[in-house]
Amino acid sequence: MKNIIIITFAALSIILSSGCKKKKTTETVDPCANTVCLNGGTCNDGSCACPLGFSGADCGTQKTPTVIVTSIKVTNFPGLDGTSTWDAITATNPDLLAVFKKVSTGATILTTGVSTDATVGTPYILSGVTPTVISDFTTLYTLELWDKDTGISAPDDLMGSVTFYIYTSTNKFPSTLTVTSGSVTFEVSLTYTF
Ligand SMILES: [Ca+2]
Ligand SMILES: [Ca+2]
Repeated sequence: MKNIIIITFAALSIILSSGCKKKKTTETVDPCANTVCLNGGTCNDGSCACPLGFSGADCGTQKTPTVIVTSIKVTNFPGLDGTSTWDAITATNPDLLAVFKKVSTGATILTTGVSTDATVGTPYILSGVTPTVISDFTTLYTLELWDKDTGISAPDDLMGSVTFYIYTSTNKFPSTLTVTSGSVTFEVSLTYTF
C-alpha cells in the first residue's frame, strides 16, 4: 500500500511539473515577435492596428483620400523680369497672386488674393485661399504665379508656373507639398479626409 502511494505521488508530480512547463513555454511566446507593422502601425496580439489612412494586414496600403488645399505659400520667385523690375514704370517689386488650375481642361480651381510689392527671399502666404477639395488624382495641376498689374501696365505678367500631381498612392500624405520650376517655388498645405 505504501509503495502504491509513493508511485502515485511520483506520477502526479511528473504530470504537474510537465503541465507547468508547457504553460510556461506558451507564456513566453510574443505573438508580435514576427509581426511587422508598417507606416506607424502597432502590433496588438499579433495583428496590426493601423493609423488613419493606412490599411492591410501590415498597414502597407495607403487608403485613397480626399485632398484639401488649405494654404498656398510662395517661397521663391524671380526678382526681375529679365533685366527690368516687374513693375517697370514705377520700378517696384511684383504684386504676387497665384492661379491654381487643372492642366487638362485649363479650368481655374482658385485664384488667390494679391501680396503687393513682394520682396525676393521673403515667403508670402497668399490670401483668399478657402479650403478646396481635390479628388481627381489622375490629372496634372498647375500653379501659375502672376504679377498683378493695373492701369497702363495691365494685363498681368506671368512670372512662372509649376506643374505637378497633387497626390500619389505612396506619398504618405505630406502636410506640405513643395513644388518648384525654375525660380518659382510654392508650398501647398494639404489636409486629408478618408
Ligand atoms: Ca508688372
Ligand atoms: Ca504689378
